[in-house]
Amino acid sequence: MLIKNWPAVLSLSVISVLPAAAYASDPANLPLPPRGFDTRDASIPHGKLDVSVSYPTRNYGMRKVTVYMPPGYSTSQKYPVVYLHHGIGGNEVSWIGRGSDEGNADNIMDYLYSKQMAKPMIVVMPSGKMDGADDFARFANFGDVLLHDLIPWVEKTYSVATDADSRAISGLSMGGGQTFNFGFPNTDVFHYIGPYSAAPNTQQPTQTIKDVAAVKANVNLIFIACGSADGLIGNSKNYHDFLDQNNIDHIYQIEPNEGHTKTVWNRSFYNFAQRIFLDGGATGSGGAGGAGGAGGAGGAGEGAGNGGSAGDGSGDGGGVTGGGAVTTGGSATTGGSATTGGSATTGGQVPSSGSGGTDQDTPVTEDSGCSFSVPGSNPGTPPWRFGIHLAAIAAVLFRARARRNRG
Ligand code: FER
Repeated sequence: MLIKNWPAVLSLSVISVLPAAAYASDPANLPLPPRGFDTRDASIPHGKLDVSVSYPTRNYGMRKVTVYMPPGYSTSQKYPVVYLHHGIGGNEVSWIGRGSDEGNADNIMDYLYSKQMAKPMIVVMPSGKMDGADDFARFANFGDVLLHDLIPWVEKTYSVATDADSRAISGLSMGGGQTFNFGFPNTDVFHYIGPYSAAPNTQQPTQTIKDVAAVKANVNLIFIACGSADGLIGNSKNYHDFLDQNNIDHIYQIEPNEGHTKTVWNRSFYNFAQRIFLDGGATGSGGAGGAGGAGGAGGAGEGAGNGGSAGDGSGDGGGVTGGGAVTTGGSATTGGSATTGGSATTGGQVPSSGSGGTDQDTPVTEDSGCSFSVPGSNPGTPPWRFGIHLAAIAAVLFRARARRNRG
């Protein structure tokens, strides 16, 4: 796992443990999401859906798209946007569990917000398969529509931020291929790239990544996921290898024993959505993150320097825009966050309970060391990060005093 933003990471840790092999990017081995993360929960707030609305295109008439707005969506805020693409048999409702039912992005976002684990964002789920005879061409032709019809329409129609730090591209299977194919050649448009179970429409990395330096400079997070038993895994692995060879930071998440399934896609969206828009961008008020929770047993034994878990900023006033679980995941990569009195032992992901470690009802596999990439090439430090620095320092001082008192 690469760490792009060393100064920020080092400043988060009191005692830093540098990774032994900075560029070895092993599979991230993220823990399983908590139970119920993708099902509709009547007891939590729900986002608003515009289902199958139409937008105009220059060459294809009116096209369909579904748009999810977060609970409390307000035009007084500008939201970042993730463009989320379906698979070969899908359309604009597949990601909301209808039609070919390929995922439950709406439920997952509701869940993440209920745990203060994601930035408020808009999820745009287009029908991304154009007319024509050949499936490859049908999916490829959507690229031009996305860039020149859909994005401008979204930015006119919804209250959204229009900088690349506020745009993510993601998708499953054929939509995973689209994510590679449209994302990498357009790193001035999308600063977060998340393909899942990418299909054979995926172009070679040498075709999509002509400028390694631009990818490194522009892209805050690359999140590649696939089931280990998916016959299409070669498309993902190919990029993983290329990115490693070129020292490009990314998360490579393999879902053990999973094939080409909705399970993978829901988990992947859960993992991706909580890691995007954490850096820079006009994403509205930063909000005061809660005090960083206890750090985990950071990076133990992971040669690549994978971090342990992080306590999340669940202290008071965290709010949805505050230090979400994943933002502080960055501190976990230092391994040094254990010095802040971490109680986590599993290195799992931390929901907003702030106790560090894994959620009680989270089924976590034995070796679920949580590996985070620290997103962000932007120099600015979001205000909530200072709260985390202060909390880490306070914890160390407190412990030193406790030791003195004991001794
Ligand atoms: C193929 C295998 C899988 C292929 C497409 C897919 C066009 C796409 C699967 C999906 O989107 O779920 O050979 O060729």
